[in-house]
Amino acid sequence: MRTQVAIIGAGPAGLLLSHLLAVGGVDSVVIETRTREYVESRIRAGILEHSTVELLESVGLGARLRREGDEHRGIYLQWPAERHHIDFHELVGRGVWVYGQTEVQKDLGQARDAAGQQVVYDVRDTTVHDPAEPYVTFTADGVATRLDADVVVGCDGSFGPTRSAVPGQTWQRTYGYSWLGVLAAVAPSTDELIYAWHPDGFALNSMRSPTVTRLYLQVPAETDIAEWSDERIWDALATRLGHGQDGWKLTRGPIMEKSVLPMRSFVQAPMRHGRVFLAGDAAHIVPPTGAKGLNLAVADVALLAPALVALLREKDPRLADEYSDRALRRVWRCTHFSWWMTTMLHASDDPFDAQLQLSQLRWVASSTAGATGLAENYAGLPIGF
Ligand code: RFL
Ligand code: PHB
Repeated sequence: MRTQVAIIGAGPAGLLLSHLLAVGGVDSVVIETRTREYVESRIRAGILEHSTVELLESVGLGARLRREGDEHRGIYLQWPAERHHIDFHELVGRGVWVYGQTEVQKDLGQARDAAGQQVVYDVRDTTVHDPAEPYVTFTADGVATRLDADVVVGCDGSFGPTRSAVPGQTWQRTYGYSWLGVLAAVAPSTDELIYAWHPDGFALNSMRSPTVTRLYLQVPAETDIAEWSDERIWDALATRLGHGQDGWKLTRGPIMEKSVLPMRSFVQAPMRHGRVFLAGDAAHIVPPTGAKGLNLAVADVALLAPALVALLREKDPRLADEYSDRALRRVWRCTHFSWWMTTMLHASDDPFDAQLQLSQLRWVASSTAGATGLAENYAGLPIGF
């Protein structure tokens, strides 16, 4: 097989890249280890930044998002006995959208179907060869296949093979805790997300739709999910989110899914080696507290697609040469913001840290300067920042 751009991974980064390349007149083939059903039902991110929504709309992917998504003006920041609304619209003139990654993934899948895009699901043994004249080998339906390409892009997430084909420097941070995430068949108890600091640990009240609530609890790293019955989960959420405080109530309901998610920060640079590029989680991971992972993946491919169009159609390498540095500027901004939100909100066993966190939260919630910094980063900086 031969194509202009071989894309490894059919997550949001890979499918959006193939879509943007097609808009620019460049062909691609996408290969993916999982089945399409698995990829489209994987429960992950829920928050889209303003610039992510604008980009999706600008390439015809915004109709269902506008219809079924929910625009939020801001978030609530809370600690025991206090809840404060941070109004992003008032502070920076833009908000965020609640629209699940599952839905983004389905919209992308349909758009690629309509365009006749080749996406090969359920492949095995993906290997990237020769960064100067790249090709990818894999097995599909038991048949060994070779895909030759002008460029290979690794959109293969945090465990994919492409990262190791791109030599460079890495930075990482592990946190001593994980998130226990649950999806519950119950109407959200809040109009906008609640980020709660609590001495027992952080809690987050998010949502997916008028009938589906998404909730998270800080738990020790390597927690066994079997230790957390549904009742224990709801009790911890009620305590940490302040059930009964000022008349607010957390409504319980059937838990449809629960899992433990590790937290880490990771960056690899450069995001390119020869004609092999990295985008999205393949190059960087952020802890989910700032809701940045999916948005960063989108921002990467928004830079990479025009760079590859210029490289392959006009033989102009300038944008491709700048891609890694430009992408990493935003990556580090989001890495810092995600680390900052994480360390401000998660309980450690150090009482000095707890006082610093509460002081920081009071400042963010009461000072326009403090709140604006959070709002500008959370609602998202323009693509290309
Ligand atoms: P993905 O989505 O992981 O897709 C990579 C794809 O590559 C495939 N793959 C391979 N394909 C072929 N050959 C191989 N050898 C392959 N190895 C792997 C994989 O099967 C997969 O389909 O990466 P991508 O596209 O870079 O997208 C990144 C986002 O998925 C991720 O950053 C977000 O989900 C992170 N995230 C959040 N981001 C936000 O912006 N807002 C949020 O609110 C938010 N919440 C979250 C999150 C991530 C979470 N988890 C579980 C990681 C909440 C959670 C719980
Ligand atoms: C989610 O709804 O899954 C979600 C929302 C905000 C975050 C992380 C995850 O910071």
